[in-house]
Amino acid sequence: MQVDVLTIFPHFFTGPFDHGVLSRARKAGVVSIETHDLRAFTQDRHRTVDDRPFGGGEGMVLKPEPIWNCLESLGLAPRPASAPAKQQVVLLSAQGARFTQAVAAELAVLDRVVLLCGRYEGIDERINELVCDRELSIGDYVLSGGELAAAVIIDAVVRLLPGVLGNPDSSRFESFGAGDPGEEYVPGSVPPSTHGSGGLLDYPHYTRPAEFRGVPVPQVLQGGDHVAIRRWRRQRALEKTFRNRPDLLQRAILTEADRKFLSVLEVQGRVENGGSS
Ligand code: 6GU
Repeated sequence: MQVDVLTIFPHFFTGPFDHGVLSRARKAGVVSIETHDLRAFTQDRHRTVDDRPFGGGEGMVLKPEPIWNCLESLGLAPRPASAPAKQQVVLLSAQGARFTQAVAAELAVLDRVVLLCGRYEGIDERINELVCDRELSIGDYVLSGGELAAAVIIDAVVRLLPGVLGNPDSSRFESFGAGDPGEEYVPGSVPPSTHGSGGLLDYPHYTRPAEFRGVPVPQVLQGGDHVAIRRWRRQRALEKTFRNRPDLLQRAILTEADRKFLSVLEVQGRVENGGSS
């Protein structure tokens, strides 16, 4: 996969791409990440990338010309008549559609992803209209620019590329992973897979030492009862999701045993709140 990042802060990315999984993927040639300095595509003496907004108001807007010139140098402007390669130009802004694991999976099958980092109050909307395929936001908060969002998206996409993670299961079974589609619902049974998160948050993990600062690793994980371990992990995943992201429970694949466990948590919650509501 080829990733191009258009930014007025190219040095921002010396760091995020040089560690761990991303660094290894680059060295292995699975992904090539190139940053492009928008200032290099200005024409004036002062290398101006921004200007005041038509209609007045706060802040500055990224000018269309440097962005267009940069995209033109990459063969992406004007928009290719018949897009031959599997590629997308993505505008990063707080006004974008929400970036999720599902969107990461969509981007991971492309040959080329071009990320356009907005700054100031935004970019001239005509760039969005003329060349961008989609507009993405990484969450409901305001960042000073798209650079951090680009780093987040690249990390989430690259780790899905074939050969990047040693064990393909380690991405499939994490929080927000696809879970195990073959997992069959058997009424009243313990879920057969250790991990199959099916839209739940991941369960908590422990490693040595068996006791740390007086806090022991849960006894069940130190034994060899794999059915008990599966059940414990499933219940902790349900508990974490219930406490931190109850919205995810609406779409999660739940067994009868899961629902029963959740109703116990609900009752406990009501008791803890002093029996009200
Ligand atoms: Cl992609 N850009 C900006 N400026 N703010 C954001 C964002 C992006 N995603 C969430 N907040």
